[in-house]
Amino acid sequence: MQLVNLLKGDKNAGRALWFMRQAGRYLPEYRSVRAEMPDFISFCLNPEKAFEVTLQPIERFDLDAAIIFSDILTIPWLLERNLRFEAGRGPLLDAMDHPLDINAQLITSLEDKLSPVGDAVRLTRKKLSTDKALIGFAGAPWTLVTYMAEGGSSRDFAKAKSWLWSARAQTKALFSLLEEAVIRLLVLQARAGADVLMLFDSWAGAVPDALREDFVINPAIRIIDGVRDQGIAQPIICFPKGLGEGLLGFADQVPCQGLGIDQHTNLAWAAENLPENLVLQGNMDPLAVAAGGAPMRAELDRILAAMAGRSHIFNLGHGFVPHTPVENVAELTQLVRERG
Ligand code: 1CP
Repeated sequence: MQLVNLLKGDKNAGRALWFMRQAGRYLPEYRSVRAEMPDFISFCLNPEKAFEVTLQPIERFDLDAAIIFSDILTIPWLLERNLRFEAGRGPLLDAMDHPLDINAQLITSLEDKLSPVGDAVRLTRKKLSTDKALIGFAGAPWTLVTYMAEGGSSRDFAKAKSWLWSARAQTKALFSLLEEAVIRLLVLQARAGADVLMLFDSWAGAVPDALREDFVINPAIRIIDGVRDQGIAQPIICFPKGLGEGLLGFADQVPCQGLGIDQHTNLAWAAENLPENLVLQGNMDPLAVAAGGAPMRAELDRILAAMAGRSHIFNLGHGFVPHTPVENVAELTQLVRERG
């Protein structure tokens, strides 16, 4: 299993390849399954359907890893934040009035209510070829808080950020609760057969530098420690998106095996400055794949040059956009394979 070997430090494992949001709306076969489902959350919690779409990009592109079809917002759903998806609007939730506006008891039913995620992992692991890794994942507390505070996606994260300054003690209590939920969700997926775990902190870059330790770095450390305390040994990839030079402090302190690099970070700088034993993942601009042709090939040249001589998981800097032509993904996959 190439991705696992790479993350365990095998320098001869070669480059691994998978894509964030590889199962998603750019694939016609995904859209046709999605169209049958009443709503997005029942789709995520339907093990047979989740399994089916998880395998779609593997069947089409023969990638090295599948990522279980689910969503980071299953935790706010468990916390009864009234999660729903309206066409063209992204996720909507009931906005929280304050950081403790939540029923902490609901976490106790995580293994029961989110058991379909474990079932999907088991089904997928059984069908996926043994040389391919299955990735389980969760969202990091800060990214979850942005959606829960604001009631959906946000441009400036104004409310969540205001809590970091003005309601710090309560916000830390909310973080502890979410850390526990994230640990339990990751452990559930690892025990069901996930080979690698990934922690998405998509909006980490919005946390002010002075607060990064408290709200990005320390939560990631506690989550990894918590997962390890449960006897889980699978490699962990962190993706604290948007940290820029803050990646140095993150990599220095967080005991992860892989680190996702977004497309706004200079990959040659990352390769030169981040610890040698950390496997870097990334960082093609998803819009360059949507553009295709010469711009996509130039992006590929840039990435391969930056990563020469270093362990690398080829990936995007963020997920595919829905209008990405499938033939561009096929071409990119072939080029990455040809060029090692
Ligand atoms: O209608 C649809 O089909 C909805 C599109 C969609 C998909 C395909 C959503 C809604 N979630 C997913 C699946 C998903 N989400 C996966 C598994 C599939 C794969 O990667 O192949 C994963 C890993 C996620 C993780 C996720 N969800 C993140 C972290 C990664 C990232 O993109 O930053 C985040 C922030 C979410 C929230 C979310 N769920 C869905 C959307 C459109 C969003 C983002 C909204 C926003 O930009 O604020």
